[in-house]
Amino acid sequence: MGLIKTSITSLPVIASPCTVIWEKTHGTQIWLCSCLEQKFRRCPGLPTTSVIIVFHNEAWSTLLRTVYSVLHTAPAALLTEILLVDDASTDDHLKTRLDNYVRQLNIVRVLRQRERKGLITARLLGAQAAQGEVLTFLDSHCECFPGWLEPLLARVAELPTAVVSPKIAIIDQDNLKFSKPVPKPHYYSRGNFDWRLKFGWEGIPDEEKKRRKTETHPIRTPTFAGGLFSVSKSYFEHIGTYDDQMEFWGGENLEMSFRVWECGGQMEFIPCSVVGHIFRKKSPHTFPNSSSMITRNLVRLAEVWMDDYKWVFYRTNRKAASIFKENLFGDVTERRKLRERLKCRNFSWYLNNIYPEAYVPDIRPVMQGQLENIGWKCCLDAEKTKKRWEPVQKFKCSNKSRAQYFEYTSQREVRLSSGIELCLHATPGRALVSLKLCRLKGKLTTAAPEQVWIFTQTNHLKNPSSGKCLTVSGGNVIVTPCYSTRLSQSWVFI
Ligand code: UD2
Ligand code: MN
Repeated sequence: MGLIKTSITSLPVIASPCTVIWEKTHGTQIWLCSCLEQKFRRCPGLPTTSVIIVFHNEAWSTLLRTVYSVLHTAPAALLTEILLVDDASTDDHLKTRLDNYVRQLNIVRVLRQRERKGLITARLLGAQAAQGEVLTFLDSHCECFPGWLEPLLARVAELPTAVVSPKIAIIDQDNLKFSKPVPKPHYYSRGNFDWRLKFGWEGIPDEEKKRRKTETHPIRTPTFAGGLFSVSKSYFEHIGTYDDQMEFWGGENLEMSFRVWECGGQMEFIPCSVVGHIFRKKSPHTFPNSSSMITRNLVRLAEVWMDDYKWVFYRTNRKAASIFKENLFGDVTERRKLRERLKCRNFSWYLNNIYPEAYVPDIRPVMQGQLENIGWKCCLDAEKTKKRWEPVQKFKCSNKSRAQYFEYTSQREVRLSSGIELCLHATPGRALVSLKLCRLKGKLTTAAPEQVWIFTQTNHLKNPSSGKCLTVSGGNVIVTPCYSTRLSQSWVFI
């Protein structure tokens, strides 16, 4: 696996990885100074890199801003080339005009994917053509901050099995301003996922804070955002590049995160490397088969990397369940062979070791479905208004409504789907029952007493901390003293 053998032990500085224009707020200051003190050796130097930028109908100004910011910040000795990979754009400015323009920039080349197939195969096209030792991927609407590149390359040189991402700063989508990285650099600094297989950000847990000795130390992350990262070209190939049957957009970041961890690599954020990115509230892209495309990608990754935990995902996403059932996710044989060839660990290992903070639902809940009140013939229902979850009301049973899908867990909680992590909650001293964030999260926590419900032999749901039972009364769902014969206190999963 011809990995790069550069070691970074001593002196001459190539560039300072940070500049001092950020505010001297307390936390930021320590982080900034530690970054500035980092040194990278010149001879033998850091590995070279090809920067690969895929785009589909990107605006001229944002695309060129990305290109120029790389040219202005990457030391010439390290930058082999910039490869712009066009995913079959239709905008005129991205055709001959772009070809002619980049010619004068010498090390910038345009490659074109003839058919619109999405960012995954476009990145693969770039990776195949790349001449650098390290591949560095960027979205087409970024601005690299001075000193962003060296810490990424240094880490790949030091640990060739690491897939490393910069800290992502926000470029405002309305005025295109590069905002300062948040003053407290450790908030929202690593990636996670929920059981709908949605990527998200979270703070660094204490365990990881303890493991990292300095501010400049890489941050291990269960998942990454997927757009901006560096990886050794030979390791990228060794670890199975991407799933090239995934289409257009989405899912490839979680696929890569699970795969790299399970197969012996590391996913990390490098705190001294900063790249700005325009986060858009709404995707500007149109996709030929938009409704099921992302879900299909997610089913592919669940089928290959998640073992029996795929059932948890299928429970949260009906479309995924039907894509699975009707076998519409394509052939995953090659990806499963890859997993075998690399002797990868299983998803349970990943959850225990890489993301022990995650809430891990039962692979099969004790009971699930709609929770019907026998006396009133109505179902428990959750309603979201203006970002708040209203106390659960009784409603006509409808198996189409996600708001009526509950799970009774082995920890005796009543959870609203396993994606959002809301639990039926009996607030002390209050009759009305509500839905609150479940307290049980990860291995280190236990269920809150207000969220524990014993399903009794008489079909009552009894909250032991209040000693009361879940009851429908006057259109509301409340807790009242338990009476074994009262039908308004009897519940059944249907
Ligand atoms: C994030 C990632 C993005 C990708 C995506 C999931 C960051 C900052 N961004 O969403 O890189 O991993 O999650 O798939 O981590 N593009 C194409 N063809 C398409 C659609 C997009 O070439 O059909 C290009 C697009 O021009 C852009 C890149 O792919 O350069 C990523 O797309 P995006 O910016 O819409 O994704 P983003 O940032 O919302
Ligand atoms: Mn983007």
